[in-house]
Amino acid sequence: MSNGTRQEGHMNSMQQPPSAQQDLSLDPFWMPFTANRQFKARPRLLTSAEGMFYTDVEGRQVIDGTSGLWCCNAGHGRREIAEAVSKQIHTMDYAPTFQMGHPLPFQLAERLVELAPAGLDRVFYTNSGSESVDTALKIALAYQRAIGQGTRTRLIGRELGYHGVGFGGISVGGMVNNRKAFGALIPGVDHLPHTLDLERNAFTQGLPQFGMERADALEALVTLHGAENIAAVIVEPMSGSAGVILPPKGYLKRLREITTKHGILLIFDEVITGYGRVGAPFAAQRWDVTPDIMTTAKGLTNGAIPMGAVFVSNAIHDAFMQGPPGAIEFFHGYTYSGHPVAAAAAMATLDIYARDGLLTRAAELESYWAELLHGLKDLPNVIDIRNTGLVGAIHLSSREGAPGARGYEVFDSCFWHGAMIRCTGDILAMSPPLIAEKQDLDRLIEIVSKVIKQTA
Ligand code: PXG
Repeated sequence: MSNGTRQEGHMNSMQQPPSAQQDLSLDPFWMPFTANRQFKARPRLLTSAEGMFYTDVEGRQVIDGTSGLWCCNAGHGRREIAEAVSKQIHTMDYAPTFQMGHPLPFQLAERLVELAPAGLDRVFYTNSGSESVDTALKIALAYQRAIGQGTRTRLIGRELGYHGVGFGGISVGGMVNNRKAFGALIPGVDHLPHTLDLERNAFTQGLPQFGMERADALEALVTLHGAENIAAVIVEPMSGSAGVILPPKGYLKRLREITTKHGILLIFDEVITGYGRVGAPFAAQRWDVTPDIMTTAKGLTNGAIPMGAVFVSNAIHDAFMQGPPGAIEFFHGYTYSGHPVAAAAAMATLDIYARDGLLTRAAELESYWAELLHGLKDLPNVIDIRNTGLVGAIHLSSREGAPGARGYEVFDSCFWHGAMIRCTGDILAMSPPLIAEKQDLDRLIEIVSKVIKQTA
C-alpha cells in the first residue's frame, strides 16, 4: 500500500506503534477542520467506544468529555440504536420522501413535536446541522414572500455565531476563519454583537448578569434598514463552537420582543443545545423563549447516523399551504430527508432519552458540574470559566504572539492523558455525555486540571 514518496503520512514506528495500524495510510483523507499535517505527524486515532469512553489504537481508555462532537448525548455503544438501525436496513434500506412516503419519518415527527416547545408543530428533515440552518433560512425567506412581505430579504446573524458550513450558514455565522476565504457570501446580512464580556462577567456560574442590552443592536438595524426589509434573525441560544458563550439574563427574551414587534422571524440554532444539553429538551424551554423556527441535528440520533430536523411553527407552515393542492409548496429537500435508517436511529435514541430521563439530567448535574469547573479558577492562565447544563468552558489567556497555542497544547496533552476535550483558540470546551456519573466528571476534570497545571 505504501510507497517511498508518501511515507510521511504513514504511521511508522517513530509515531505510533500499534500493530494493527501499521499499514494505515493517512494521506488520502483530507480531514475536516483539522491541521492535517500536524495531525498526521502524531495522529489521535480512536477505534471503539462504550459508555463514557473511547479506546484508542493503543488500547488507551479516553474519557469522552465532548460527547463526540456534541452529539453522543446518551453515551456510546447503545445497543438499542444499533439494533434499530440493523433491523431497519434489513427491512427497507431506503425509500424516497419526494412525492412518496414511508411511516417512520411521520411517526418520528409526531414524537419530536411532543418534545418541542408548544407551537413548533411541524418538522422538516435534513442530514446535518448545516443543512438544517440553510433550510431554516430558506423557509424564512420563502415565508415572508408567501405572506406578501417579499421585501423582507435581509438576514441577521451574530458575531462569533456558528451555523455550520453551507453558504447560508457561513454568511450569518460570525467566526472569521470560517468566512474569510469564501468570497462575497450571500448578500444582505448583518450581525448583532456577541455577548462575551470577560470584564463584567468573568467566572459567573450560569447565565451572566450583564449584557442584555446587546439585544438592542437589533433595534438599531431595524432603524438602519427598515423592518420591512428584514426576514429573520438567527442565533444560537448558547454559542457552542465559539467557546461556550452564554446569553446574558434577559437577552433572549429581549430578542424575542424586538423580533415580534417588527414582524421578523426568530430562529434558534439548537444544533448543540437541543436534546438535553442544557438541562431541558431544548434551550428554548430552559430559558423560556420560543422561536419561530428551531434547527437541530447531532443529538437527534445520538450521533449514530446523520440526521437533522428543523422545527417550524404552524403559522409558518400554513402560510405555504396555499394555492392548488397539486402544487409543490416548497421547492426544497434532500434525497435523504427522513431517511428510514436515520429515522429508526432517532426513534431508538428518543426511547433512550425518555427511559433514562436524559433530557433533563443536565439540570440535575449542573450544580455539581459547575462546582467542579469553577474549582479550576485559580489555575495558571485561567481567565474565565463558563457553564450551563452539562456544558463548560475554561478560557485561557493567549501566549504572546501565539493565540491558540496554549489551548491546542492542553487539548492534545489531555488526549494523551486520557481525556477528549475540544479547544477553540485558547478556550477549552467540554460537553460530556448526559449519562455521566459524578465520578466520570471528577475524572475528566482531574485530567484537565493536571494538564493545565503542566502547560506553561
Ligand atoms: N449549528 C450549530 C449551532 C452547530 O454547533 C452546526 C450548525 C453544523 O452542524 P453540522 O452537522 O453540519 O456539522 C453546528 C455544528 C465544536 C464543533 O467543536 C461544533 C460543531 C461541529 C463540529 C465541531 O465546537 N457544530
